[in-house]
Amino acid sequence: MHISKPIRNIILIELFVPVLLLTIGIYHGLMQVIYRAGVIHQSSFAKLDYYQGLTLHGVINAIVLTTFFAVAFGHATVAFHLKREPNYKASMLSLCLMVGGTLMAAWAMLAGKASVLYTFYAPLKAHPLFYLGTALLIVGSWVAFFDWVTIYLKWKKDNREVNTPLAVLGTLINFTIWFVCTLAVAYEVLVLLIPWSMGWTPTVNVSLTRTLFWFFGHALVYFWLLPAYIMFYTILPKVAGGKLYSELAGRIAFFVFLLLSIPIGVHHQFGDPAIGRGIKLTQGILTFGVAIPSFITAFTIAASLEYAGRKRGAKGLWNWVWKLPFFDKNVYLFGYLINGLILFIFGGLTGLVNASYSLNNVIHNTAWVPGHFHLTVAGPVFLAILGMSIFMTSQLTGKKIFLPKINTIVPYLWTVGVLIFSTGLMWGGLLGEPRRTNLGLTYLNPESELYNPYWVITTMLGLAGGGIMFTAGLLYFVVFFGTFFSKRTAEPVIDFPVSEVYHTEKRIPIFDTFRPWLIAMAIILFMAYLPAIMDTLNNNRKGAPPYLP
Ligand code: HAS
Ligand code: CU
Repeated sequence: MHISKPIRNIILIELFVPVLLLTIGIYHGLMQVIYRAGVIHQSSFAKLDYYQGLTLHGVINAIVLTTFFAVAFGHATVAFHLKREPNYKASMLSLCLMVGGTLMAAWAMLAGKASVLYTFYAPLKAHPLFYLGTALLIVGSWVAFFDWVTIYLKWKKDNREVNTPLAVLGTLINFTIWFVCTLAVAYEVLVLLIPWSMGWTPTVNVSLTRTLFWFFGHALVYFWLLPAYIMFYTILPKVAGGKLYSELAGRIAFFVFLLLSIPIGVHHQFGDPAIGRGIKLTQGILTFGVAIPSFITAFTIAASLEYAGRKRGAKGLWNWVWKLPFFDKNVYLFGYLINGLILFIFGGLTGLVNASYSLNNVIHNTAWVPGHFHLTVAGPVFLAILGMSIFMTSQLTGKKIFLPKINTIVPYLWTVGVLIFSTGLMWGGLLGEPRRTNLGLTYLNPESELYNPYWVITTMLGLAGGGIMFTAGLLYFVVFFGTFFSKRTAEPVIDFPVSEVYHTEKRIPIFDTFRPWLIAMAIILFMAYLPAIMDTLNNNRKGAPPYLP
């Protein structure tokens, strides 16, 4: 489909800016493994300290890149599937807010005034511009979403009896989750953290800021995941050479995410003394509920891939796996998406360990947790973003992929790296290795009680895996920027591969409407969060003054 030049440019900027910043993000990923393994002890080459680098790593990779990408992909998805372009003024406003906000936050972090990590709750305190910048980034993404809602409502008026395309349904659900969960973080930042950071209020209710943060912070991980899920359902079966086994399964999965993505944030706070155990258990159980749409996805996509393999001539029970186009450079998206799925098998399983109220005691705040989340956000999420950013850039600029063979191996190299890296972290975590700690410093003094010889091997594994990930990242940059700056050879378009469905299913209106789901979502949220918020208000005796690392 042809897409007008101004909108095309907006989408391209929304891909280019975060990928450019990602160079800093990935560099600090490498520095993390180097510090933790004790190869370098104090400051990195750019003279940024451990927590400053870790903050840049988390905020750029997990908040800036993902939000920009979700908006860029959302623009393209809505335009392509509904055949209506986003409104220019709204998209431009959204872009300016996001870029402006990102620059503010980036300044604060680079100046060393916001080393608060990507989970920016109190008592760690940042410069007010960091909070304001994050808020603007979020508001910018809302503007794009509001525009899609108006486009969708108009489209729906003309197409009452037609199912909303699955990709658009997924996008709208994802941004609804995002809108609701970011309300909490907006309140936290604007009402609690900025006045405290300006020195207008002497203390802040730490439990409340943590609870509001995780109201947002857990749903955030599904905001990262759902664009990848949209690709798994609507694109992967096509590029594999097959069909989507059940479209209805996808709809059900997305609606269950709408209900359960937010009311489970307390599973990050099982150890918080202010919150009662009843609500911890309730939200722990709901967390197992949110795994169901992922299990639905696992089986539906596996069935779709099996169909693809058999269509390619596979016989027997497992032979279909080997018939899939793993190294076909014409369908390189397959490599990016399948590797993400493989990593997510382990990411999902470790998530279920985390969610178990009692097992969580063993792994909380250990290296196990970053082990888990690099198998999720640095797995299916990051690989989908890498693959799709190259795909969209090549289409929207009308340019050929630069070094297509390298592009095909990037996801495999990345996956090998993540598997080694996460194994090291999770193994270390089970041996008590803490997360977010400059462990290398303890290696300077083996006599100290902080030194633990068991963590030498696990941090070395982290270093090996992290080095491979860094190399894959560099190769991705070569392909991305090489494609971006090469010569135009074709008309710019946006044409996603679209999976046909295997079963022709009857349209079920309840799975193509929002109102009842939104009402149910509100009720569950209210029931799950009212007790948690009340606890933080009732058990806050003193409040905390700011703390700087
Ligand atoms: Fe998590 C901590 C529980 C999913 C990200 N998680 C984190 C943190 C991050 C994160 C960033 O309950 C750290 C936050 C911090 O800094 O403190 N997580 C879960 C559970 C799930 C889960 C139950 N997490 C994710 C996803 C993330 C993510 C997705 C990012 C995108 N997580 C937790 C808990 C904690 C936590 C606790 C707190 C720990 C603590 O104490 O601090 C579930 O949603 C997972 C369900 C997934 C599955 C897997 C389905 C498998 C699929 C693949 C199929 C493969 C195929 C391929 C078809 C059940 C879909 C076939 C292959 C062929 C070759 C044919
Ligand atoms: Cu979570």
